Amino acid sequence: MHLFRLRLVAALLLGITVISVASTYFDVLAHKHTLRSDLARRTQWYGMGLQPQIEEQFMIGPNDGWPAILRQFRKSPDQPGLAIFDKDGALLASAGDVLPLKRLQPEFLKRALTGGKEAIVFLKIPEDSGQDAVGAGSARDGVTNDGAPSRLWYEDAIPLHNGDQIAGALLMMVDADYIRTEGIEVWRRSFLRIAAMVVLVVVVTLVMVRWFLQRPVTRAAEWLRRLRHGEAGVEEGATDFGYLLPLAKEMTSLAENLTRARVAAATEARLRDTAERVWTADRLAVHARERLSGGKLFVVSNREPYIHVRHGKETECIVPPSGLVTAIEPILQACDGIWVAHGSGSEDAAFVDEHDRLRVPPDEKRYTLRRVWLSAEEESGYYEGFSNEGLWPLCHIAHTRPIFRGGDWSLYQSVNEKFGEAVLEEMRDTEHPVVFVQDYHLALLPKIIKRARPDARVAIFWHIPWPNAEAFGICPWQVELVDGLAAADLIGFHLQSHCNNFLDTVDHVLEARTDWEHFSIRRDGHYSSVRPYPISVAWDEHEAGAESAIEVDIETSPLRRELGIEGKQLLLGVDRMDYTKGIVERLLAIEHLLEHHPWYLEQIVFVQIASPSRTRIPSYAALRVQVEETVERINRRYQTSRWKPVILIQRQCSHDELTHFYRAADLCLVTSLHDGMNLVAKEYLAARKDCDGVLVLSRFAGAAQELTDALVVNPYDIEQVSKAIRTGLEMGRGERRLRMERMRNHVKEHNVYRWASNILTDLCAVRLENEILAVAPGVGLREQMHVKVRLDDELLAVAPETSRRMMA
Ligand code: ADQ
Repeated sequence: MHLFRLRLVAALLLGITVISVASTYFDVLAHKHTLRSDLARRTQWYGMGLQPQIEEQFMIGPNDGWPAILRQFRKSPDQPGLAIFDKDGALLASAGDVLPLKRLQPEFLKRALTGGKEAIVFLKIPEDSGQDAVGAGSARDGVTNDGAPSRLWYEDAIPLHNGDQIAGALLMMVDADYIRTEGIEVWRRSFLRIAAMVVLVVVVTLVMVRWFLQRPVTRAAEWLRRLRHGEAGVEEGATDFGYLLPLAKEMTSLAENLTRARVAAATEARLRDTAERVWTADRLAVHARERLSGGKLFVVSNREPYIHVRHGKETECIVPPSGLVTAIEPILQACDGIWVAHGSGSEDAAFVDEHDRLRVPPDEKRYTLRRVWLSAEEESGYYEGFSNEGLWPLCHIAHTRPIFRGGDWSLYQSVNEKFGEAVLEEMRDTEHPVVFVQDYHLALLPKIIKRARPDARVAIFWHIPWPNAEAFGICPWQVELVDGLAAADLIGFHLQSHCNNFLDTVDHVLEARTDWEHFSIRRDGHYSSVRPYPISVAWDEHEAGAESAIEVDIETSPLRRELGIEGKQLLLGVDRMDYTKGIVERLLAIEHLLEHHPWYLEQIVFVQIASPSRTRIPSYAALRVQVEETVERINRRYQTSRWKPVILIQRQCSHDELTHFYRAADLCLVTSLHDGMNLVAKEYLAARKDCDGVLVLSRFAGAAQELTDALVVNPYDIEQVSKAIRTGLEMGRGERRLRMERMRNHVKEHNVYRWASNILTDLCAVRLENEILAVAPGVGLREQMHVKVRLDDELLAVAPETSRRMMA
C-alpha cells in the first residue's frame, strides 16, 4: 500500500505539472500576443496622427529644424521615440529613446522607403548598445545568443510622401520589454497556482484512497485472513466491503466454497482417523449415489417430512420429530428422489403444484415431496382404526387388546391402493426404480407396486416389533398382510427375533418356501430377504464430540433454574404418550423409591416429557388420564412447600430443548413395555458429550440388545426398576463414564446413516426375477422357473455365502 501511494503521488505530480505547464505556456503566448497587438495598434494610431503633419514639413522644403519639430511632436517621455529619415535613409533627426537606432537594420528601413509600405518589427537589443541588433525570436527572452542581457523593442517605420514621391520615413521606437516582464509574471503566478493545486489534489486523493480503498481492502484482507484460520464466518464478510460489493459477492462465494472444503476435509480426516467406521450424512450421500448409479429412490411413508400448518396468522413449515427424515434425506438429496406421504398439515394443499408436488427442504429444494390426500373418514379408518387400534397393539405385547373392524380394514386397503397409485405415477418414467416403504401403515404397498412394476426393487421396513405367529394370528386379515409384505424384495426389522417371528408367520400363513438358513422367502418365483437393521440416531461428530463437563453444566443450568430444581438430581423420561412406553410403571417405580428410600425426598426430581399422541383413540385418552392422576397422586403424597417429586410436561419439544434435557439429566428412564427399538435411549447417549449420566433401559425395548451397558430392567417389575434407579443415582463417576463411553461408541458406529446405507446397499444388490431369467433366454416361463430354482439350489449347495449375498 505504501509503494502504491508513492506511485500514485508521483503520477499525480507529473500529470498535473505537465498539464498545468502546457496550459500556462499557451496562456503566456496568448497574453504576449495580445500585448504585442495592443502595442502595435497604439503605435500605429500615434504614427497615423503624426504622418500628415510631418509630410506637410517635407512639402515646405529642406528643413534644418527637424529636431525641434520632433521634440514638439513628442511631448511626453511615455510616447514612442521618433526618428525622421530622408529618402536615402539618412537620419535627419530623432527624439526620445534612440538606442535601437544604432542597431537599425538597413533592409527594415528600406521596406518603408522603397516599398512604400509600413514596416514593423520586435527586436531584442543587447543592453550594451555597442552590440549588433538581433532579430525577433532569435534568442531566449531577455538574453541574446551570446548570453548578454537584452531588451525588447518595438519599431514601426511609416513612409512619408511629398506628393506622389516618397520623401522619407518616420520611425517610431517603443521599449516593449514590459511584455516580456509580464510573461515572466504570468509564469510565476502559474507556478504558485500549480504548486497549490498539486498539493491539494494529492492530499484529497490520499484521503480518498484511505477511506474508499485502503479501509475496505484492509478489512477484506483481515476477514480473509481470519477465514483462512477458521476464525471468521462467511456471512461476516459481505457487510464490510462497502462499495466493493460485486467483489464481495465473488469473495463470499469463494469463502463459502473454502469453508465447505475445509469442513469436508475435516470430516474426511476424521473419517480416516476413525478407520472409516463412522457414517455421516455426506458419506451416505456419496454411497447412495454410487449404489443407485444414476437411478432414483422413492420413499413412501404415512408421515411426511415437512408439514405446513397454521400458527396464528402465519403458516409454518415444520419438520416432525423423526429420525427417519435425518436418515433418508441425504439419500433423496443425493439422487433427487421422491418422497410420497400423506399431506396431513392444515395448509399443505396451498403449497403443492397441480400434481400435488413440492420441492423440499423449503430453503434448498433438493428433492420432491408428493402429497397424498386422505378424507377424514379414510384417516380415521386406515390410520387411527386399523393401523393404531389394530396393528399397533397386535404387534406390541403391552396387553392392550387390538380392535379389528371390517370397515377399517376396507379403508386400510383402499388407502394403500391410493398410495400405490401415487407412487406408480411418480415412477412412470423411471427405469428400475428403487422403492423404500415405511412401516405398518403400508403393509400392502409392496404387492401393489410389484404387481404393476416387477422391475422395481422394493424394500419395506417394519418399525415396530413383529409378534410370534400365534399372536399375529389374531388378525383376521393376516394372510393379506403377510402376502402384501412378502411381495417386497427386502423386508427389514429392528431385531433378528422379529425376523424369526415374521418367517415363522409366513410359514404358518402362506404357501411359500422359507429358507431359515439364509432368511429368505421364495414364492411364485419371487425371492424376499428378511433382515435385521437396528435403527439408530444421527451422529454429528461436531455436535456430539467430546466436551468438558463444565461446559455442559453451564449450558444446562438455566434449564434447572427454570424448572426450580437446582441442586437436585434430575431423572428424565421422554416419550410419546403411548401405553407401550411404560410411563405409568415408571411413575410407580419412582413412588416405590421415595417410599422405601425416603432420603431421596427433596433430593430428586423426575421430569416426564410426554408429547400428546393419537389423542382421538380412546385407549390413548385413557392413558393420559391415568398418567395425570398418577403424577398428581405421587406429588400429593410427597411434595413439600419447596419441592415436587414429579414434573409432567405434556407437549412436543424442539430438538434443542430435548438435547438440553438430555444433557441435564443424571438418569434417563426408558421403560417401554415393548418397543421395536426406542430412539430416546440412543438420543440420550448421543447428547451426553460429557460422558456422564446413566441409562435405565427396558429389556423389552429393541435397544437393549445393543446397549448392554445400560441398567437393563423388566419394566413390569416395579421394585427392580426402583432398585436400578437407586443403583444409577449412587453409581460412581468412573463407572458412569465407562458405561457411557462404551454405549456412545456403539451408537456412534451404528448410527442412522449406517442403518440407511445398509438397507440401500442390500436393496440395490437384489436380483430381480427378470435378471435371473436372463440366465436362460429362449425357454418358456415354466422352464425358466425350473432353471432358476435349479441354479439357486446349485449355488446354495456350492457356496452358501456367495449365493446368499447374490439372492440378497
Ligand atoms: P416411536 O414409538 O414413535 O417409533 P421412539 O423410538 O420412542 O418411537 O422415538 C420417538 C421419537 O419421538 C424420538 O425421536 C423422540 O425424541 C421423539 N419424541 C418423543 N417425545 C417427544 C416430545 N415430547 N417432543 C419432541 N420429540 C419427542 C417407532 C417404534 C420405535 C422405533 C421407532 C423408529 O415404536 O420402537 O424406535 O419407530 O424405528
